[in-house]
Amino acid sequence: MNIMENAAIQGFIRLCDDGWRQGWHERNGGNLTYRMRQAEIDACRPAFRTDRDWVKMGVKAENLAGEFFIATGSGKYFRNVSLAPEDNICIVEINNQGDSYRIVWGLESGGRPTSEFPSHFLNHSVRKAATGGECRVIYHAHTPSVIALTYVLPLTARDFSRALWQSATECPIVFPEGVGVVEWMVPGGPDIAKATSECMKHYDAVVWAHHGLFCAGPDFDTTFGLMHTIEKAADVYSRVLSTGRPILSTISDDQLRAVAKDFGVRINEDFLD
Ligand code: 2HA
Ligand code: ZN
Repeated sequence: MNIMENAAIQGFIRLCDDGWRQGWHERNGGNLTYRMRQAEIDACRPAFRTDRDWVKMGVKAENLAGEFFIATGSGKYFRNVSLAPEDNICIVEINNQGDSYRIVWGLESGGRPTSEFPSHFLNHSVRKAATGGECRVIYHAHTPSVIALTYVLPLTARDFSRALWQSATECPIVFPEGVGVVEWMVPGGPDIAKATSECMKHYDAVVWAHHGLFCAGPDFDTTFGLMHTIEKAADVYSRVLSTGRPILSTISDDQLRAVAKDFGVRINEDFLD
């Protein structure tokens, strides 16, 4: 079996390409992880090697013990993933304590999983629990319009959720719970990982101030779609602001309620007046 033919690997590579083409992944910006299904692990196992060392993560999640993740590599470019997957992504196995990983496939020319692996890992833990095991994808991108809004909107979940919901009619249907916001923090470590995963208890998308966006979902389409929808709404809002003209009309709170009701989702009333 050629591991490249595996549907999970192919879906992972396709998302990397799609994100690159959106302009969200300058240089080594952004990262992606996918929690594999048992059948995918079994299909890929013949290509695994187990001679690489276990590495402590600085974070721990017992509900992820023994899981396998596909992950982008630290310092690797999304732009290169489809050209040479085996050098730019990897599969890691989590140990039985849920606090260390080892690379079992990929990063053939050396390297480690993404510098944001602690954030991905804790987000997976929280979203796996919050969704009864449905969530499999965590995706971080440097979405320019979302980043731009973090300079002009108050850094609260309420302000961001309302601004985004009002900027595209599909938004309350796509993310009815709203989005979380984490104030500026040094990326890459356990502190920002813990702050993000706290938000992920309530939301499947979390804004990182002056940095980007994290999205979670059950599959690549849904997760990429969430990232795309939020960034597009942020782009609309940025364009509105950049006209410098007063806002004469927007989607009202009752209209947000009406669209949520019609599409059978429960909008987060905490953010409505
Ligand atoms: O992978 O995006 O947040 C580079 C980053 C760090
Ligand atoms: Zn980043």
